[in-house]
Amino acid sequence: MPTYKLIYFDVTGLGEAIRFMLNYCGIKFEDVRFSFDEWPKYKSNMPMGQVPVLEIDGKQYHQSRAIGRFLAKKGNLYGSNDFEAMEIDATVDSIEDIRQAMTLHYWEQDPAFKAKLKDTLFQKLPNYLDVFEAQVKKNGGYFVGGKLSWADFLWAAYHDYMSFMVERDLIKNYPELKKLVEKVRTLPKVKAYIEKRPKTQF
Ligand SMILES: N[C@@H](CCC(=O)N[C@@H](CS)C(=O)NCC(=O)O)C(=O)O
Repeated sequence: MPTYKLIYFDVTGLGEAIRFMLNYCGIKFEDVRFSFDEWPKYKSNMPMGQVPVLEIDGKQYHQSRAIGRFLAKKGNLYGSNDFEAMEIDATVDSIEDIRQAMTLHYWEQDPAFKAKLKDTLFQKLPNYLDVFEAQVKKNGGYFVGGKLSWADFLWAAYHDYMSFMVERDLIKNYPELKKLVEKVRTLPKVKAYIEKRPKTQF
């Protein structure tokens, strides 16, 4: 049995969909978490000086989407054919686009630039949410192919983190997206993980 270790901050962020999928796949892993203050002592040992990093039998793998895709294949969460896989990738990339706009705005220190980033973010956001809502409605309550995929996991795992960054419930007026979050979060192994996971800032 390979040994798995996930290395990430003690927050949900880019690590949480990976944690969801590891639990869903029934893969035992060491959930290594550290505070922002502790980060400097880890950084130089990470492949690109960033996390999340998944170690498998001591070898380090990085980039959250590469790790997500690897686990999606293991958990049958990557569609039934190459076309569905491409749609899943596209959805994941769109979710990432909007997540990155939120992150840029959230961490920006310069007030004038922060205000600009905020304008851009809140101009883009409704369109993304409208498109996602329609996509889930059209696909029977899932992002792609009428069944669970990595994109659904990413969306559900990001929900609290994104809502924290925009300081409101992101999907208050988006019933399909809301149901999808619940659907993933109540999968038995994901639910069990959520109940015992550490309480974090976001
Ligand atoms: N494209 C990378 C981005 C990774 C990334 O931005 N990680 C952040 C945390 S969410 C990080 O390690 N920040 C600390 C640093 O860059 O020093 C991925 O998807 O894994």
